[in-house]
Amino acid sequence: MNNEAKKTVFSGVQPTGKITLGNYLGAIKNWGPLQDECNCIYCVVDLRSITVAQVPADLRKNTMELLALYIACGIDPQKSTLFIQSHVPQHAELAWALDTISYIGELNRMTQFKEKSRKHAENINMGLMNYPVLMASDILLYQTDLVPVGKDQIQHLELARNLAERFNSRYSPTFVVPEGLVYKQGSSIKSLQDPTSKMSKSDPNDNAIITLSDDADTIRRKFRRAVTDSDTCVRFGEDKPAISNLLTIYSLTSGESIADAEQRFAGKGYGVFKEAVAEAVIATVEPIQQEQQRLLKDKAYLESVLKQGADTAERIASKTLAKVYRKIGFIPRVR
Ligand code: ATP
Ligand code: LTN
Repeated sequence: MNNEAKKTVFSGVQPTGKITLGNYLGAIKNWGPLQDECNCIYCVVDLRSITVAQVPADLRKNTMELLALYIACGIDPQKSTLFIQSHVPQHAELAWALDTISYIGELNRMTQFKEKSRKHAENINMGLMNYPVLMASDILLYQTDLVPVGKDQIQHLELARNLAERFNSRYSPTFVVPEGLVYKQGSSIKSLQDPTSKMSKSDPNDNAIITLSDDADTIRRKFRRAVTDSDTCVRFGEDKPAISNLLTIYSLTSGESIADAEQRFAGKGYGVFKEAVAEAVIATVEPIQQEQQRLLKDKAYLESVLKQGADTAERIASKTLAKVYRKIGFIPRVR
């Protein structure tokens, strides 16, 4: 397929700490397979991360680790554009323009804003509320067709679509209106301690989350301690949120279907099943960890990926921003 006919894909994760199995199964795992059919652009969204206070040294470390993780998860810098959000100033610039067509009412009813405001009551800053506009800019700058994300991002994506349509109708067609790509399985991995809430990297209870940097023994211990449902049957169902979550994790990491897994573990009890889930997860994350560690030692390579990624991203982003500024009525700078 020639490049023109390919769809554009954009997605990102914030470098706010250890990446969880939820981030991997709900988002990053799905990115690599899109590379051959689409023009893929994957971003480390550092501008977003500072809406919650970050320690500068940790932010630097998390950013490079996340970049290495993307590559270790199969994203090939030769095929996809990989870059850091703050390297491309057009993201913040377009966000300003889109701010002026965004309503306070639509931003302060965002679920993630409300949740984060509750969690960080001492720091309910403008960026936290404004953030979905920045996310819309990330997406719209690249004329994105598809955005592969977990379920929790659907509301933000809806805003990006609304802003694209609002701008297009106020001026003239400018932005592609993006579609979410939310996979049936894995788009909402739950906490191991509370299967009614999502696995979140900022969860203060370490036993609730599996991170992609956990070692084998930690993973085994966390699955052993994972909460279960009332009977002892390994079965998928709405009345079995804890076991359904474990079955989803097992299926996505082992490659076996849920129906086959139900049969395999019929009559075996939760203990045996949890051991098997742990081993499937370990077999998935260990090679990723090794590759990530290898990449982190090659700073020159990572920097070359970032340079090339930012150059490519900025070329596309500056074209869209120039178009937006022209339509708004700003005078182009004379060079
Ligand atoms: P935080 O806890 O700091 O808010 P997070 O764990 O929600 O972070 P993000 O960086 O906000 O992670 O999300 C990155 C991507 O991972 C998004 O596409 C999001 O939808 C997806 N994702 C996050 N948590 C899950 C989950 N539990 N299940 C499936 N996908 C998830
Ligand atoms: N909002 C997401 C991360 C994110 C993103 C994006 C995802 C920022 N920009 C653009 C898809 C497309 C989050 O906070 N989880």
